[in-house]
Amino acid sequence: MPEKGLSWPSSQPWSLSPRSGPLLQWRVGVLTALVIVGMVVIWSVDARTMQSFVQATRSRQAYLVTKVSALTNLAQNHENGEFSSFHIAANQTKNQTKVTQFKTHFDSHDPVNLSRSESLSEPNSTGVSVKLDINQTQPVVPANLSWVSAGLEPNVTKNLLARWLAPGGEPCRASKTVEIAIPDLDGRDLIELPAGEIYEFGFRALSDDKKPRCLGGDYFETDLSGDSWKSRPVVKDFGNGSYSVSLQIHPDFVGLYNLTIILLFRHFEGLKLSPHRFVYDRELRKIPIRFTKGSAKLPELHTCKESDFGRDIWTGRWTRHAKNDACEISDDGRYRCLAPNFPCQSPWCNGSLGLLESNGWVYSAHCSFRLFSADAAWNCLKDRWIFFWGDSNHVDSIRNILNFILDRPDIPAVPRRFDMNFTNPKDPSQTVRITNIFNGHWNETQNYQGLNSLQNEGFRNLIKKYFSEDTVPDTIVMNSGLHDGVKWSNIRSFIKGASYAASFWVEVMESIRQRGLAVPRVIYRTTIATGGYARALAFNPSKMEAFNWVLLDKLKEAGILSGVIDNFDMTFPWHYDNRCNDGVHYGRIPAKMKWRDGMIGHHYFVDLMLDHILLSALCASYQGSASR
Ligand SMILES: *[C@@H]1O[C@H](CO)[C@@H](O)[C@H](O)[C@H]1NC(C)=O
Ligand SMILES: *[C@@H]1O[C@H](CO)[C@@H](O)[C@H](O)[C@H]1NC(C)=O
Ligand SMILES: *[C@@H]1O[C@H](CO)[C@@H](O)[C@H](O)[C@H]1NC(C)=O
Ligand SMILES: *[C@@H]1O[C@H](CO)[C@@H](O)[C@H](O)[C@H]1NC(C)=O
Ligand SMILES: *[C@@H]1O[C@H](CO)[C@@H](O)[C@H](O)[C@H]1NC(C)=O
Ligand SMILES: *[C@@H]1O[C@H](CO)[C@@H](O)[C@H](O)[C@H]1NC(C)=O
Ligand SMILES: *[C@@H]1O[C@H](CO)[C@@H](O)[C@H](O)[C@H]1NC(C)=O
Ligand SMILES: *[C@@H]1O[C@H](CO)[C@@H](O)[C@H](O)[C@H]1NC(C)=O
Ligand SMILES: *[C@@H]1O[C@H](CO)[C@@H](O)[C@H](O)[C@H]1NC(C)=O
Ligand SMILES: *[C@@H]1O[C@H](CO)[C@@H](O)[C@H](O)[C@H]1NC(C)=O
Ligand SMILES: CC(=O)N[C@H]1CO[C@H](CO)[C@@H](O)[C@@H]1O
Repeated sequence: MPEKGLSWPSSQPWSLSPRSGPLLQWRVGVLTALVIVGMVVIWSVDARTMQSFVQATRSRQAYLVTKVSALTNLAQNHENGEFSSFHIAANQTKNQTKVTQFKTHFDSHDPVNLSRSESLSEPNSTGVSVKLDINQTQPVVPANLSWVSAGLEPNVTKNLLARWLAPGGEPCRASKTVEIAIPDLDGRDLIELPAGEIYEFGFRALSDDKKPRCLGGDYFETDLSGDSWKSRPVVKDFGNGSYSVSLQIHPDFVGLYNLTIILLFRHFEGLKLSPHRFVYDRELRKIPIRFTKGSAKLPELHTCKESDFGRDIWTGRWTRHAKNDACEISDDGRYRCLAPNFPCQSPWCNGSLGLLESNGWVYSAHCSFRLFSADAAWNCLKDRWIFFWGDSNHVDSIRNILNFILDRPDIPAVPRRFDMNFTNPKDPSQTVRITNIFNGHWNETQNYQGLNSLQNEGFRNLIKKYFSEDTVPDTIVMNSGLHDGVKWSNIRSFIKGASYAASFWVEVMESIRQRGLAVPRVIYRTTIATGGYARALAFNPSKMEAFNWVLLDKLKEAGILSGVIDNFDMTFPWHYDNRCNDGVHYGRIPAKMKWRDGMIGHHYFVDLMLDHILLSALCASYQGSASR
């Protein structure tokens, strides 16, 4: 276990290095389940123009099909009906033959039937029918768009294991991916897409002899970034060498973007115990895309309610609503770039954006978050007991909640293990009890056991003690992953560890229920996407995402989960380097010092966003003592 030697910023007992695990994007097709987007590209050539039809299929529960057509010449500005055109490159002197061949090859078992596709008209279950009109003179029924989404695949653990175990053999299975081909994007100068729609582009993994691969498992990091937007486009892995990436930009954020695709690991190699020996980490594409104004509308985000935390995989984005170019780090390590009361722009957040100290950035998902004032946070937390169980990122989050949100800058650190009551300095009648139990190891000064720490009886008893009194915590916030990345030799052994952890918590809950007490709400907060140098290590994003899926699957199966906060999705846009993380933490204490990469970084705003999301989850329709 070479990574064990990795020195995490070691520490006083509490500033210990926690690791958080990001939900790696497994492209393994696990995301396939709830990702609802379809795309068909049809090439046809008529006398004058070549048209390409991208059919973006979106849905709420139904599939609405809209057609977007790409005309050969950008000059032709056909704004017809409700949809503006999808201009693929200015002038397609593209070699048609090649593209068509590729498409055919792409679906080798099911060749594209152009004539059939052209008459595509999808029935819908919502009563809206959108007709594909090829010649663009027919009005297209305006349809309400939906946000791109994803979800935990049913049987994710089983399917993951099966894909991981899939035998090689034939060359197309045994070969290694070195390149990709994205027929609809490759070789174009400028791609213009009307904002709002979801565009799903298929791509194919190629081996070094340029042959398509026929086995999945490659781990692609995807990024769609512009001046005021950062997101991680959803990647689907079809398990046969075909993948797709889905792009969507809200119409308020038109402009120039880069779609970046990095191949980090090939064929599940990120899951290995010593993945750094296998890391590939090549940027395969950086594709400029201009998102243009369209007439399509996306449903407005609302402030997150309790039910919104039922979503297990998030597909959010960071948006920027202000920028102070002159902003510099202060001597105390803070980035006070905007006035503290600088307001959120609705609907992207609710409260004071200035409080985040992010120089204008804020994260939103399928709903948007409240940024809490101290009063609001205290009013929600008073008289409550929150139990944290997780790695050192929890230690950071708790300290940041106290320092930045609860008006307790006097608390410089909290330990890996503690049980304390904290009082509102402005209102001594308000207190909150917070318990934190580090789960990186059963011994609080050690590391790299993760969920295996539950094998220690003393550790199990320590946890049970907090749930055996007359009052028990009202909410448990859990995470795990970083230490597990180093502990478990393979995905199969982690699955066992995760199953055991789920059964342990079921037992704890059962004992509470038997005593007639309200069972705590359990919120699973997924592990971070590790950053910069850590992307190659034992807790790399690919492994952490898989581990997040497995543990979520086990906790859901056990029936004890009340909500999920997808911190993996939230941290992903910031994980490519060490500007906002030290590799394994996004919430270190503010400090004006050089960061891992030799430059002064921003140590804490990503975690501070998480902290407001935690409060959103803790406070969403919390009904007092008996929340369940
Ligand atoms: C497309 O490109 C060709 C070759 O570059 C050029 O001759 C033609 O005028 C262009 N068409 C348009 C509409 O720009
Ligand atoms: C298409 O590609 C073929 C082979 O690469 C080439 O011979 C042909 O001239 C190209 N056609 C156009 C219009 O560029
Ligand atoms: C790969 O799988 C997807 C989904 O099952 C399918 O649509 C596609 O045709 C397959 N591609 C190949 C080359 O088999
Ligand atoms: C393509 O679709 C058309 C119309 O559905 C059908 O008549 C034709 O046989 C199909 N061709 C192939 C090759 O499947
Ligand atoms: C789109 O949404 C608006 C507002 O929610 C609604 O009034 C309208 O009926 C919707 N249209 C369709 C086609 O669903
Ligand atoms: C999940 O696995 C179970 C048991 O193997 C099976 O019955 C069920 O159909 C699977 N569900 C899905 C959606 O694949
Ligand atoms: C896209 O990437 C290029 C090269 O890294 C960079 O110069 C450019 O600013 C990026 N564009 C956007 C919109 O971020
Ligand atoms: C912001 O949050 C407050 C407190 O929950 C709520 O009263 C208000 O309606 C929200 N504002 C918006 C625009 O959602
Ligand atoms: C915190 O307060 C609760 C009751 O409010 C009390 O039972 C508990 O012992 C206190 N814990 C500590 C560490 O003081
Ligand atoms: C925890 O580990 C330290 C060494 O890292 C050791 O000194 C200490 O005795 C251990 N504590 C327990 C309770 O095992
Ligand atoms: C085009 C189309 O099929 N539209 C259908 C959408 O769904 C409604 C209700 O199911 C049907 O009445 C429409 O015909």
